[in-house]
Amino acid sequence: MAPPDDDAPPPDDDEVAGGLASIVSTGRALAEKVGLVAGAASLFRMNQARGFDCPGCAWPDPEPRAAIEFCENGAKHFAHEATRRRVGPDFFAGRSVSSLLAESDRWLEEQGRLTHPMWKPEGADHYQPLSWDESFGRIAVALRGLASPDEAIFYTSGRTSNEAAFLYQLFVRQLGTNNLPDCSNLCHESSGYALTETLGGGKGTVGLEDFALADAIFVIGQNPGTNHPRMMTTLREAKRRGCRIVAVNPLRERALVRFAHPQHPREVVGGTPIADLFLQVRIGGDVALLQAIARELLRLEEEAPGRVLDRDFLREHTEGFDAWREAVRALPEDELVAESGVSRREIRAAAEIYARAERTIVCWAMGLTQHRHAVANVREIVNLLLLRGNVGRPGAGACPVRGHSNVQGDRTMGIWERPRPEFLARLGAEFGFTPPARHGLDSVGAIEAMRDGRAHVFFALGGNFAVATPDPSVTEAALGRCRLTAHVSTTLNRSHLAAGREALILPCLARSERDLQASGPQFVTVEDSMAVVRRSEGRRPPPSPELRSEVAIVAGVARATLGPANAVPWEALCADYDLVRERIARVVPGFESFGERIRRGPLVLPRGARTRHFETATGRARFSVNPRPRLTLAPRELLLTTIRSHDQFNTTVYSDDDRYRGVRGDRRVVLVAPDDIAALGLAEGQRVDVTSRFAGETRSVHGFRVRAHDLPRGCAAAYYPEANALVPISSFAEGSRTPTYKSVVVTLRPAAEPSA
Ligand SMILES: Nc1nc2c(c(=O)[nH]1)N[C@H]1C(S)=C(S)[C@@H](COP(=O)(O)OP(=O)(O)OC[C@H]3O[C@@H](n4cnc5c(=O)[nH]c(N)nc54)[C@H](O)[C@@H]3O)O[C@H]1N2
Ligand SMILES: Nc1nc2c(c(=O)[nH]1)N[C@H]1C(S)=C(S)[C@@H](COP(=O)(O)OP(=O)(O)OC[C@H]3O[C@@H](n4cnc5c(=O)[nH]c(N)nc54)[C@H](O)[C@@H]3O)O[C@H]1N2
Ligand SMILES: [Mo]
Repeated sequence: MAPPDDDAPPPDDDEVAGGLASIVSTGRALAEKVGLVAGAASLFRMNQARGFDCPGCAWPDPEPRAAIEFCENGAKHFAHEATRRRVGPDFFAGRSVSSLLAESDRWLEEQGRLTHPMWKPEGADHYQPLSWDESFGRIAVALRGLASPDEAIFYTSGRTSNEAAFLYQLFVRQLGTNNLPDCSNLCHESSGYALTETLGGGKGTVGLEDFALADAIFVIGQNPGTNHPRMMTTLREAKRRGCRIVAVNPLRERALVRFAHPQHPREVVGGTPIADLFLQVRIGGDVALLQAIARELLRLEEEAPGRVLDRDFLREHTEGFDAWREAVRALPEDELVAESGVSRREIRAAAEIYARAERTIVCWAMGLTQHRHAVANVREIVNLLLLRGNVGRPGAGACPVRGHSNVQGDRTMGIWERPRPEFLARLGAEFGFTPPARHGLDSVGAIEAMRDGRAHVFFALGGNFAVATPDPSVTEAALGRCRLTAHVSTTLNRSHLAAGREALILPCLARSERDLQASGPQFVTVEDSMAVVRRSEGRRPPPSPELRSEVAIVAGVARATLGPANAVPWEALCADYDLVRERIARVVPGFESFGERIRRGPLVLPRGARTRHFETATGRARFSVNPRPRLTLAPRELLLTTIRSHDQFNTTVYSDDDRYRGVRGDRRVVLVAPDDIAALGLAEGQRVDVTSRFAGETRSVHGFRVRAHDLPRGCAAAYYPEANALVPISSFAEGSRTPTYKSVVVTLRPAAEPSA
């Protein structure tokens, strides 16, 4: 596609992201799942002051709020939880676990909402209903039977509310372990790790208001048109007032090229061009690219001293600049250019945009965080921001765009396998106990521990661990070795079937549903990507009277396990979430007078870096020197990245189409550059077996269809989770231990047998 140009005639609707197709798609999602009228009424309460928070991504809501603040994909996530279909005792009576295992992930999710606690006794092949008290009792027996609390694992996915997360980590630490892996381990851990080292805090440094002031915005390794659609409104507004936008992505994601706002009728056809510059980096080439841009910036500074560097900021607030500059100067430019896959001209253009901008924001997501050198990717962004003082002032800063709607809040509440001692001290003081200090297992560590027989109980507060993690053959076997697995869930998924010897499914309320406790209707709170905490209150009647809230389920398990002698008033906390908020207010900094303040409006959490208070050992922000990753591919090998389609939420797939990438009716595809297809002697549409290589091991998926796509040479892409069988369990990022979902070395071979 040609570079966007304001004067060019409007492209076909098919080439523009958003627009009419998006309106049609929203309507269809609602019509199919909930019936248009009932569903639409609730949809208008999404992201409103007295409504519920969108269960999709963590992009913030504007204040004051727009009359309608949801996107096509938010509507789909809502429709999925508002479905009229039900999975109850009858469903399980007619289907064994082994027979359900033969169904696809999509089929499982489409069966609808879980309605009753279900139990699979040891030796049985069927789930059967069990009362809540007996369910809690089974978990208590399993946990009390362990030789050590470190033999239990407590996973969290990022939809869990602050209140549920706070009680959950309290329970787990009262039990005596920090085994609290979460989806963040699989997601933005690399960002948190790098930002903590360099800026002294794991969160981003911008607020939504900064986007209205930025002169340049870089969007690196992120596909907001699909995964953070409301961010497109922000980018579109920025663009319209003259902000320059640079996209860095091996795929020319359509919304980053041109976007039509579906809620602005006059723009529905044609749209606004988004990226001024599109750097089509090679997969894994970001460190080289960012270093090459840094070299260019140093050169611009030499030509005109004072043009690029913010010397006052460097002197007062940073350390390591001189060593960093020497290291960057010594880098071999030709190699950087070759490794990045981006031309010298475009690298210069990116440096020019950065140097001219008074204020720059850099946004990024999974394209950077799921590589072996993921932490280095983020550190290089920080280097770039620091040299021009683009941290801690309006309109500028670092913006890791979070995934799950409350993944950031769950961390703030203490869901972390490596808690800070200060946090543990405050938690212990508030509840009168000594929390365990020893670090717990992260997601990869948890799989290894179960696989090796070092952990025997797996409890999940949301998510789909068996499918979201690398190499399902290892993870499913690891879960299968457990004495007990228990999942708090809204819909059926494969993790319920990758069951331990004994297994439980505990069905819970979803975001949009009324949560009635002993003291009356409750609301919960969530934190977005920019550290703003908001209330979320569902109004819809729950799909079954049996459902409990996540708070109630956590409190129930805690009470049963810790016994009557335990001093925490679990029942009272569950009866009135304000009492939970009182505890949070005393334990978590920034939440003082939480209950009162959240009733008046959103709460903005303090972040030191925003005011240039860097909470590093020296109080200064740090430049870092990062070795260049060396990824050598043998002849005929490609580097494969795994991506989300426009029609899924993580492991929940809504359809087999990926509208913006032109893929229809098939997710078992591998996207390859046309020249590579020819060079490999393959043909478009041909079925291939894809084999990955890592540390002497190989893994394969079969019968994927080859599809030509605009990608750099040597690169390939396939969908998550279909391609997870190719991702090795022991290949993860240095430092953060996030699986390398975005760089898998593969070869393609014509399929052994034709596969339909
Ligand atoms: N509709 C919808 N919304 C979602 C989700 C969803 O599944 N569906 N998931 C939520 C979650 S948990 C998350 S974490 C976010 C994920 O949001 P994203 O991070 O946007 O999701 P991914 O599809 O993983 O895509 C990453 C992007 O990185 C690019 N990329 C791949 N490899 C590289 C690389 O080496 N370098 C660079 N520069 N780019 C690369 C891909 O082409 C793709 O455009 O979205 C959240 N929101
Ligand atoms: N190959 C590859 N793998 C990846 C990624 C990738 O880019 N590539 N991305 C990784 C990332 S960024 C992430 S965040 C993980 C996601 O990993 P997870 O968070 O573990 O997975 P999800 O698919 O989001 O979880 C879906 C399930 O959550 C349950 N659920 C939905 N809503 C609720 C709720 O309100 N409460 C409760 N208790 N349960 C609910 C439903 O039962 C549903 O089946 O996957 C990771 N895996
Ligand atoms: Mo994520």
